[in-house]
Amino acid sequence: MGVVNVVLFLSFVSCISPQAWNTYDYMKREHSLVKPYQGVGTSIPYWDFLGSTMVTSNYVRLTGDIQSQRGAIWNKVPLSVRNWEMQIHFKVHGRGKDLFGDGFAFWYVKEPMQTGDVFGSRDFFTGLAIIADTYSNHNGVHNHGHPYISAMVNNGTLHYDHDRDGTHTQLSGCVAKFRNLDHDTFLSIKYVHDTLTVSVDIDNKMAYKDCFTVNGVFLPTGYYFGVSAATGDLSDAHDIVSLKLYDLTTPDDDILEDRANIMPSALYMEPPRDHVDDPKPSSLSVWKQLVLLVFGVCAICGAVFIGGLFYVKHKEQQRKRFY
Ligand SMILES: *[C@@H]1O[C@H](CO)[C@@H](O)[C@H](O)[C@H]1NC(C)=O
Ligand SMILES: [Ca+2]
Repeated sequence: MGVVNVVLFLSFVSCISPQAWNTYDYMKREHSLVKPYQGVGTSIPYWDFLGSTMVTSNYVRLTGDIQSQRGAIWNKVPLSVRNWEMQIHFKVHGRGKDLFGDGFAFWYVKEPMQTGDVFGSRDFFTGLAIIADTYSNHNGVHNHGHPYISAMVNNGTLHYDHDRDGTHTQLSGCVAKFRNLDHDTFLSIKYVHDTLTVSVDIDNKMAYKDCFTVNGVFLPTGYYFGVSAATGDLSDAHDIVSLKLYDLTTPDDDILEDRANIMPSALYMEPPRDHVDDPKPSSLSVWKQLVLLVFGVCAICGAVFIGGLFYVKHKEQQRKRFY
């Protein structure tokens, strides 16, 4: 190939490559879990299992519809991709009509393979959690329904509070009725240029619908993906059909600063919801008090006015009697 040809070839490549890189079909095999889950015995390349996790030919079952189970699946390869999207094909189902739980969580954390209390995985984690909470633990004043999907970023110091369904540490969230559906259900977690977008495809329309977007989320590279689930007194089967990780890095992103050693953090957190357990009567009656005050003033004015009328009439009659 002559010099001219090389130059032509390079310019051709540099012309088409941004286009090619921008398409969403660049799946990273080493961070994905797709059928057939070929492996020797119970092992799957690139993935580790914990607890109650069971592999079948059609899904990976993290927990069965059985009480007190914890299961997880963890990617063995640390992530080097700066901008990415994880698409999770999942299924949550069980016999419970009104009572079921507890839910599952997607992780991008520093400490993989640790069983714990947060949907089967460790509390005080370092990294990102996307939590799909099916059971409402919070019986007091409640601001949202369930199932509920929320995001939490942690640097190892924050505790996930089940009693408040994590609402005091969440970045954002949305209600998503993904349970016991006959069609396929998907969750997408997209992290591009420090913006986290979570969307769901649960209406059988083959389209993702925004759950929430949060700017100013800072995550390092080099952490691990995982999905875990737990049941307690209540149960559900939590199945993962596939995990597909797409590299959304464009050539321009190569000049961005190295992110290997930053501490996970987020600029914006939702204001903590009220800690009130029982509604206090006085806090609700500001309007009532105002209305009562207005009525009171009107009543007094009315009484004074009517009283005045009677007084005037009375005086008139007295005067008439004199003459
Ligand atoms: C960890 O996060 C907490 C709460 O968001 C913050 O107050 C603290 O400064 C952070 N620590 C580090 C080492 O980043
Ligand atoms: Ca809950």
